[in-house]
Amino acid sequence: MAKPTDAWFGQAFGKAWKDKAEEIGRFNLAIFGKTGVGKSTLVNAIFGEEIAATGIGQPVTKAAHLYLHQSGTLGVLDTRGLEVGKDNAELITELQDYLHGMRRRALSEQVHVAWYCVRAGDRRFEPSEADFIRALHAMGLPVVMVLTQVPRSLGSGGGDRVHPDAEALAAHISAMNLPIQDGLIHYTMAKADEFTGQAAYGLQELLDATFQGAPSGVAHAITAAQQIDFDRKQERAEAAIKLATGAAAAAGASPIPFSDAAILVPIQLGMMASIAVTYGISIERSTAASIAATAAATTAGRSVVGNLLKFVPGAGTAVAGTINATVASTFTYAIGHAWVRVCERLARGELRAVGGALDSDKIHRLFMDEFKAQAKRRSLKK
Ligand SMILES: Nc1nc2c(ncn2[C@@H]2O[C@H](COP(=O)(O)OP(=O)(O)O)[C@@H](O)[C@H]2O)c(=O)[nH]1
Ligand SMILES: [Mg+2]
Repeated sequence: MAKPTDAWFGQAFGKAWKDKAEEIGRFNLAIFGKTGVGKSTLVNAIFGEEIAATGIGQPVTKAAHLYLHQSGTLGVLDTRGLEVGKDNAELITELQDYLHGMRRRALSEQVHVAWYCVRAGDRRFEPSEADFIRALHAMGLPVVMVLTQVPRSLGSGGGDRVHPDAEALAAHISAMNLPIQDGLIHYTMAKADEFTGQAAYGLQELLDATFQGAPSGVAHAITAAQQIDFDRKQERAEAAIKLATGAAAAAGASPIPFSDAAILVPIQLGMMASIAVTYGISIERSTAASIAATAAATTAGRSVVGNLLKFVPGAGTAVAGTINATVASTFTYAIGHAWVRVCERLARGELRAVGGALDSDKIHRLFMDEFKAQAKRRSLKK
């Protein structure tokens, strides 16, 4: 049976995770283009494989040609059984119905951006596809235009160059002056092809355009959902750490009796949960990892704090006394940065033992090493 302390920490973390996930909300991407152009491959390349693993999603309209796949901070709206260009009228009516129904709902329920994908190798873009893009724009959807599977010459000296046929296709589309995001057509290769030696490219640019098209209220959700831009994740994590560090300093403004140090725990749990959601770590994995990192499974809630606090310079002497603002904020800052290290490596699929389960010992060591280093570094700066 789990120790009561174990259950307490896990439940508190889980609740904080749910609260943060709800606060961060969901980014909903609609994705259009002919069958087989590489839409799913592109979504997987940027947002990870999890969304594909969720199957075909839920039909969201009565006519059932629109499907929404939901996975945490990401929703992907996809079409089934209707072909863009051929079935424009039906598709547009169905979309209008759906968007209309969502209009009064929360931001997280809206569709925020559409990608329109054309495969470079098809060498054509039909007038009916242009009509469809204009209709999307008329419905208020920002449209990001993507050329998929664009081959590049493997730049000998002169740098990489996209296939001239793809450039010709892009020029042809450009000349139509379509209402597309920034007037740009994005060249992409979602997946490397070993046979032809093609590398993946263009994903960061497509992600940047997606951020630009989306309302600022879903930027955090996009940051959490995507799995290629770790700088953006880190920036959000730093903001969460700054907020928590400030709150901890405020709590310590009138020094906290050492025995009450656990009053910092909700601040720190909230920070850790926010960082976990930002890195796209599921509630199950991040709860398990947070218990492993802080060794909360083997010690009582209060001694978690005590165990860590003894590594904060200046706090060692306070055992019989109080925690001041500096110690409280240094403590929180170090937890935040140590946890970022853990989350980043989890997001990259590391820290697993043989068989795929989390490597608790490795997580604990990584967390503690970083925690001690950060606590020392920050107190030297003061
Ligand atoms: N090598 C490579 N294969 C791709 C790429 N994009 C799509 N494919 C392949 O093309 C096929 C169709 O892709 P898919 O994403 O299912 O197309 P969708 O019908 O538009 O969702 C699959 O076999 C993919 O593996 C790419 O960028 N590189
Ligand atoms: Mg697909």
